[in-house]
Amino acid sequence: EPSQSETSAERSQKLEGIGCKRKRVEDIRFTQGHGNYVDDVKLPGMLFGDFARSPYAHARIKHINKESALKVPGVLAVLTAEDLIPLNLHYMPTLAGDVQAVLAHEKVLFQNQEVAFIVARDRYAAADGVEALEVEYEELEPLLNALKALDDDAPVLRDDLAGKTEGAHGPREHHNHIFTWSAGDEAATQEAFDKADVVIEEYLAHPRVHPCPLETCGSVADMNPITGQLTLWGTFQAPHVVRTVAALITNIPEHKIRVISPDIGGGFGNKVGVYPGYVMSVVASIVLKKPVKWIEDRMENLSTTAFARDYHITAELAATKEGKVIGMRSHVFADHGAFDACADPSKYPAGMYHICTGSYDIPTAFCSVKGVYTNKAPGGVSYRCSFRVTEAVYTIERAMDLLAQKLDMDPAELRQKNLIQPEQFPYTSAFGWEYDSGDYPTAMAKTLEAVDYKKLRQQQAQMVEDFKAGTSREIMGVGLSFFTEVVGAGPSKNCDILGINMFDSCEIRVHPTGAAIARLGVKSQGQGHETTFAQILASETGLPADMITIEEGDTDTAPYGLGTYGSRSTPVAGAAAARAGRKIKHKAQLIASHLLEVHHDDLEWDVDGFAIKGMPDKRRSMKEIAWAAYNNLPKGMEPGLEAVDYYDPPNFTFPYGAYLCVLRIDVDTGVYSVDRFYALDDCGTRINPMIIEGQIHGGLTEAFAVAMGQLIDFDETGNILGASLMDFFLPTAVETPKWETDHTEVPSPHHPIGAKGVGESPHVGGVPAFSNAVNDAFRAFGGVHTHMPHTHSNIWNYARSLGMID
Ligand code: PCD
Repeated sequence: EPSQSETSAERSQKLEGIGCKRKRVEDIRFTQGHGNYVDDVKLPGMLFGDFARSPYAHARIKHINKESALKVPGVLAVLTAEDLIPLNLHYMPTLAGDVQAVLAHEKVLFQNQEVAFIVARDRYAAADGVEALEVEYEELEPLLNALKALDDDAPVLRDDLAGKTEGAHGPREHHNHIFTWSAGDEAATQEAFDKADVVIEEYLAHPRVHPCPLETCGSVADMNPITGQLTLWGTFQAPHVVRTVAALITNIPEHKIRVISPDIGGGFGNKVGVYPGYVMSVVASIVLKKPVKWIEDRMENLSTTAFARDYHITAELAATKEGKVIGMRSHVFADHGAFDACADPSKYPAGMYHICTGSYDIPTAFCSVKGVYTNKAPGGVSYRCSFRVTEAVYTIERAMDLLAQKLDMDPAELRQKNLIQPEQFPYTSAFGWEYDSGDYPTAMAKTLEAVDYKKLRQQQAQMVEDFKAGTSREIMGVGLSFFTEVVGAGPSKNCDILGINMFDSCEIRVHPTGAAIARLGVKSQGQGHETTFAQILASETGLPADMITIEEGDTDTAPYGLGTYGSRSTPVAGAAAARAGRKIKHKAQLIASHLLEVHHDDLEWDVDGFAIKGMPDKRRSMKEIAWAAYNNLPKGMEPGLEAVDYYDPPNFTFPYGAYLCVLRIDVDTGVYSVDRFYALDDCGTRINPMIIEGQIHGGLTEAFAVAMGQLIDFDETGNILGASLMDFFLPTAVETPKWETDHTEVPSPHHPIGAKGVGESPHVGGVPAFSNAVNDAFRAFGGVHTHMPHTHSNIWNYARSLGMID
């Protein structure tokens, strides 16, 4: 009888359950160099594959001479589209209902596109083979400007779609058109604009960027020719989906495919999709009857796998002269690159862009998005946001600042006037989303108070005066953003991927000694699931978190799930974990009633066991109950203690937050310094406050990167600029500002433990806070909008364009 004398509070603390700042258990191996990543997988006889890639953005392949590569010592095979055609594998389906070339056939459509796969005994020989391969190209005119993609004389990119007038999302109106998608009430919105006192309209570019995880993408395929079993290790955020897709395209039965995502060094959306490298490692393993590894280098990662954003946005707001917003409208040109490989739920080709009325009570709204092809890499992933939410929040948060400027009103005051009020929850937006819970005015008030907003504005005004008087060359910007995220894809009524509903799962098995293993359908890429899911289960089952192993990423053992992205793990798999824990508890109660010889209704739950109501000493701990589950059960009950739960949430969760950025700009150099960044987040019930803080720090750092420096750009012939870390901005500790975090805690009413997602929030809210700060600094000098990334040189050029520098 171990814990009889301890108080409930003492026992509760020992569980390290929900709310505990539990140290990350995975860090024991990560910090000692004992993580196990795809590149650590080394199998006997393993071969290496590497791609020969196109130097051109748009060209016809006239001839490929395999012989020169095959002569390189160690090279065993050179695979081209010709080899894939008989297998019907030269194209693969994308998550967005398009097809993507696995290896280019006849034409290449973006620089660094995969042209041939060279398999060799080691990486070096494969790389030499790539060098030696002779490919003859005929250059074609490239299309790089999405806004010109639908011109009559725009070059035809996708020969394979010739004559195809229907796409996956409706009719196609042009050879480079993918879809037009809209939401909201167009006529009612027009009416609002007609009767408005004030309207604003601005073109806001959200440039092409890349998630750039520290670990690049890769896979190891091992096709056993004797058993017909395929094992595939890979950097997969959604291993089960990969297994299903692999089964569908290869015709290998799904039970003969085992997909394993080992440790992953960051995902950020980059590892959601299926890439040619994964497919080719499988094909090569089948052909050569040996395991084959493929690992990207940094330049391949930045230039070919999964870009993000590239939205050309027009934002419009209609308001009364008092500053009440009465309508919002947005049109988008979406640059999808050469293939539509966006990773969104099937019904939403523009993801959740229609969350773009943001945190405000806007009665009417309309948005439309046109997706087009260009000669750039495919992708369109949700880089740290739930499917285009960063774009949506950028739209509304820049628009609110522009409206404040037009009304000559303070941006905080304008926001306060329009925030959704606590009593309006559950709140249905003009686009039909049902926001689950929130107290926005409190979050806003807390933020303004924490930073002494009034004083900041006085300071800013003083700096404007000094600048105008010629006594200073420094200006200051205060950037606010109030964001609402929509995470937890998702309710099956809204979301599926390739026809599979977006539920998630948890299976828990309690061993006789009260230790347990739980497996989930999601897959951590660094978020700390091994720590936090054990905390949920600890609170629910009364078993200490330390006694619960969390395992993810092996399709042979984990229950089916849709993977980790869009901050869905907590809202969906976290809910499944809580419910699986409750099922364990339910059986435990029946066992306890047998052990204590009372009716189960006479028992009450007390932290880590059941006690007879009113007799706290007459109790059985979960540990004791677990033991009994294997040797002393009520008559007729099946032995063992395990449960599984598949959870289809009734709704998304809507985390939110108020962010404020203060920065100073030296006008003559464009050099800025971030004086302060305050971030208040509300993610409902907080499972692990320390992990949440880490998530916020990481997400803000990525927001800083995107707003202030990241860019995947192209020159006029389609050469990618920004394909290495010499050019692509990945902030280090040197550049990264200091973050101040804060929170409120309004639980989600429909989530079993009230938790919402949080991982993406800081990115979503952070980008507009930075951009608003830069733009705000120029407001008093006639500035209206300057585009991201706000690099020193872009800021300097903007100051010059406003006549602030002679
Ligand atoms: N949490 C807590 N509480 C609450 C919530 C949450 O605690 N309330 C925690 C959890 O548990 C975990 C985290 O936090 O751990 C997170 O969560 P979430 O929000 O749910 O999310 P998830 O799903 O898990 O994840 C995802 C995310 C994303 S999406 C991203 S990008 C990013 C983030 O996550 N990524 C990453 N974060 C991170 N981190 C790291 N480290 N790494 C990575 O990679 Mo996407 O869509 O994919 O783009």
